[in-house]
Amino acid sequence: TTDSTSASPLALLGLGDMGTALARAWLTAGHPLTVWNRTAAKAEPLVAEGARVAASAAEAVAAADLVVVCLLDDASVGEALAAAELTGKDVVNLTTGTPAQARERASWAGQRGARFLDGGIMAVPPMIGTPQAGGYIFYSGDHALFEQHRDTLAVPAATRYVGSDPGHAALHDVALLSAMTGMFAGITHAFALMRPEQEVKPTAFAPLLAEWLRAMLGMAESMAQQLESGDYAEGVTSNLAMMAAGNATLEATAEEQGVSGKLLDPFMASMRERVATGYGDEGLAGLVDMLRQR
Ligand code: FVH
Repeated sequence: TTDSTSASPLALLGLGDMGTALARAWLTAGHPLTVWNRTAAKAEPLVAEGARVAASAAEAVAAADLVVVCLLDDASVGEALAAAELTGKDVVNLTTGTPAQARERASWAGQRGARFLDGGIMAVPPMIGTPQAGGYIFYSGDHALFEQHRDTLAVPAATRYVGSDPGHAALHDVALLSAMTGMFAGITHAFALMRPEQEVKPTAFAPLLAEWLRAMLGMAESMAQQLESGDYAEGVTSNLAMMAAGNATLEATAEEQGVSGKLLDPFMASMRERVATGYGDEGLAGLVDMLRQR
């Protein structure tokens, strides 16, 4: 069965910034919602919006078959659910964690008689319940659970199911966040170079920066093709030897501008290392192999 014909009830544990945004999205869509938060005061504003407040996590879990958990970290999930009766429940964990934590949590839930789905939220709280904002949630784990509740799960943000391995949602989440972190390092370095006292305003520079980064994004797909074919020189127009040589100019400019290279140095050193071992004619794909330590 699916829950597509009615706004089915659910319980939500965790009313931090994200949990509160999730709660509001389900309440707005008319879902009967029982909430619990360790600090009870955070639930008060939601009562006026139609939420029922449980006095304990166990009481919230008892109130609905579908239980969504959005807490700080995996340890808090274990702590909150320790005394709850999970037999027959569908637990959806939207707490950020590692793939291994998600797999362990899935097996822990299974041993307690629950089905389990892990989620990785690719959105910030203001994007929740706002489809046009483009946020979504990766899900992995019990496929039947996902199918049964997919309409309810799609209320706060679009859903992307990425497989039965419960660790895969977290893996996708963390891979995207890692890429974002590297991009932010580059953006930070670029703004540091463009010193405002040299009459380049950050607001004048930002559109150029965003346009350039967008233009470079296609390399992710050519890199993926090289990784799949195993030919890391396939279609390469800017090879590693050329990039590594060009890095000297990037470093010299940072020095001239009085900017530390500490955000970019490790990446540039990796490129040099790969060139030094004879792979200068390849693109960046070879660095992927170099990074993998086992
Ligand atoms: N906010 C964001 O932008 C990001 C977007 C992507 C996904 N993350 C993850 O979502 C999880 C929750 O994030 P949050 O924004 O709601 O986080 P906080 O506002 O810090 O609220 C934390 C809640 O966790 C409760 N909590 C903490 N420790 C425990 C514990 N030991 N037992 C029970 N509950 C606990 C905390 O309760 P309280 O402090 O209010 O009593 C909050 O409800 C998170 O995994 C993000 O990485 C958000």
